[in-house]
Amino acid sequence: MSRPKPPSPTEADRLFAETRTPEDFRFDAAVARVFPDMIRRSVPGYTTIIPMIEVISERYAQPGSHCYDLGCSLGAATLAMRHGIPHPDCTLVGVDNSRDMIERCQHYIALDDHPLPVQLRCEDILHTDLRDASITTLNFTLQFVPPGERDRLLQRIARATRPGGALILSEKIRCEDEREQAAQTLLHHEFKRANGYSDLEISQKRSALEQVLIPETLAAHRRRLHDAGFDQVMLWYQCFNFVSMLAIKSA
Ligand code: GEK
Repeated sequence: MSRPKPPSPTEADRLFAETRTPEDFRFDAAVARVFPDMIRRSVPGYTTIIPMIEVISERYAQPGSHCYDLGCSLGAATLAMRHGIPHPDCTLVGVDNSRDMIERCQHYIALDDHPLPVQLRCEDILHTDLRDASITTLNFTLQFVPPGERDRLLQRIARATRPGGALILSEKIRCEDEREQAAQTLLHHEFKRANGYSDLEISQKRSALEQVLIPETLAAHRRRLHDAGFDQVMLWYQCFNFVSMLAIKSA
């Protein structure tokens, strides 16, 4: 079987390169166009996490179950799941509420030749139907969900998950210790500088995301996952203040 063809950068992200009027970040057509370049250059570890989603999906997908990628954007994690899921009778569903993302995602799914069908839904993940799941991915999506809605969403995912099933949760986190928070933030900015972003781009993007991307501590995520009904929660990846967790529901 061939490897997944993840969305590849066709256009460089220069959205914050010129001085602009401050406004909140939105997943619109301009962002969708540059998204593969933007996420690789902005999220430390993203290019490692995506292929590991394939590995984890292979281990946790169960025959005849549903597999969800919530906040799928252009489908990088969806494609990794598609190639990892070893059961042809699984139903793989990608959900995103940005029409611009879903339209482009459709294109990338069509370019990939794996036979497992993919259903794409342009819907809010807070309202999308979730059932009989074995593996669900929230790859840097929960951080954009209003904090007051996060418990309910995680409870719905846990309830929909079969015994032995799992959730992959990747997030930007906030450190409990203020000095660590400052050090990790500096390292994240160094990462962005090393990837060609200017100080103006870094600071304008930061302001645009301030009210939209709300990070929480690792302890808050662990507590929520346990309270929602996942029995085992492990951190399997961290790069600076970006992490990925695996939450498992006991068999
Ligand atoms: C990847 N997982 O490449 N309902 C549906 N979609 C949402 C919602 C919501 N309530 N809130 C945000 N989104 C992807 C990357 S990006 C992360 C995920 C980032 C969607 C939003 O439209 C966007 O496409 C995605 O979640 C977040 O593996 O840009 O840092």
